[in-house]
Amino acid sequence: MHRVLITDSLSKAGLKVLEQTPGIEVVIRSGLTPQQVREELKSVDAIIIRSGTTLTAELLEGQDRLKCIARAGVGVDNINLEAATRAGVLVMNTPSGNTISTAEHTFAMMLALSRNIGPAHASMKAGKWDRKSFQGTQLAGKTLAVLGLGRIGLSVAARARAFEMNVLGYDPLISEEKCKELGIQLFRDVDEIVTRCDYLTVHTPLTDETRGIINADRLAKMKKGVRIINCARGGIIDEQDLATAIESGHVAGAALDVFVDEPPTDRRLVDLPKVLATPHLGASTDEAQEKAGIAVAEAELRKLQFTNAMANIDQAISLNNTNASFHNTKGSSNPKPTLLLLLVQQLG
Ligand code: 9EZ
Repeated sequence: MHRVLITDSLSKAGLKVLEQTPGIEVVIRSGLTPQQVREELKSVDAIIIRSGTTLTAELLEGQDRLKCIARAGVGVDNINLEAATRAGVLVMNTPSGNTISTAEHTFAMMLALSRNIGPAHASMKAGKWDRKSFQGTQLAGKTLAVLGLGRIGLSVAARARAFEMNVLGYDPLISEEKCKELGIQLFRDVDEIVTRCDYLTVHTPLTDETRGIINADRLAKMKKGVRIINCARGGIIDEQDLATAIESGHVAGAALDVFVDEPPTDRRLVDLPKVLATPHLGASTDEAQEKAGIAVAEAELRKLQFTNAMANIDQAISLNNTNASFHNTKGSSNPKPTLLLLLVQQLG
């Protein structure tokens, strides 16, 4: 029996996938302290988490039974990957399930920022009828720069094209041809793309390379009146530098769904009237949560199958009893790489 621990909420559909699989025992525990997570981990083969559980080196150390960690959703920032690797634990995430939800939230934020929906709504709810204070700007005809052209960045770019925006893009990995196909003008220099846009949206992971990629230096190069959106990861845009650029009037406004600290302890940005803020809602849709749950349950099952198969291979090799149909035809003395390859092909 494989025991699978779930410490954050998983969609009903995802739970069903796990519960309907023979040989899987689901252990649901929420609100655990790190010590309790460490204890629970000792008696499970796999754990499924979202962003609410942090798996530190301390928690992962000496977990002999644990084989897999699955993160429902994109970021693996809350998992110590080096410690997991040291402990021989596979880590998997489900990067595609929230693409459209995050792209749509980015668009909701871009539109709301442009039309002052936040302040106008607050004004009406306060009993006023103020039609003078909230004049906005159109998106059509404006230039949007998309920094990071992965699934979400490309999805935002496609929507921007439908809104008749000129779309510029930067990504170290994307091809010229792909951009051409999608109507994105590709730039190979961050310092150049930032000078050309009326709107900038970031869709990169948070890495040493992207932390503060939008800083005081680059903000100063941007057109006066630029609007900035971050629905990706807190810290891609330097928070203090952004606040300064908004206060000076150089940046017309920012829409932020993500923060360096969540919830933000430093309220400087959130408190600015020109900042529209939401509490990391990019993937908070019925559809994205359901997809993340199913995807992670399926990923977990594939990994457990994989681990099982690897154990069988190890056993077959140690017993010198390898299945002949799996034998390495190139005559290697170690059949494991070939078997692994077959296995990986089977697992897709
Ligand atoms: C970096 C990136 C995108 C980027 C995209 C991916 C690891 N990585 N880094 C700088 N997948 C835009 C600017």
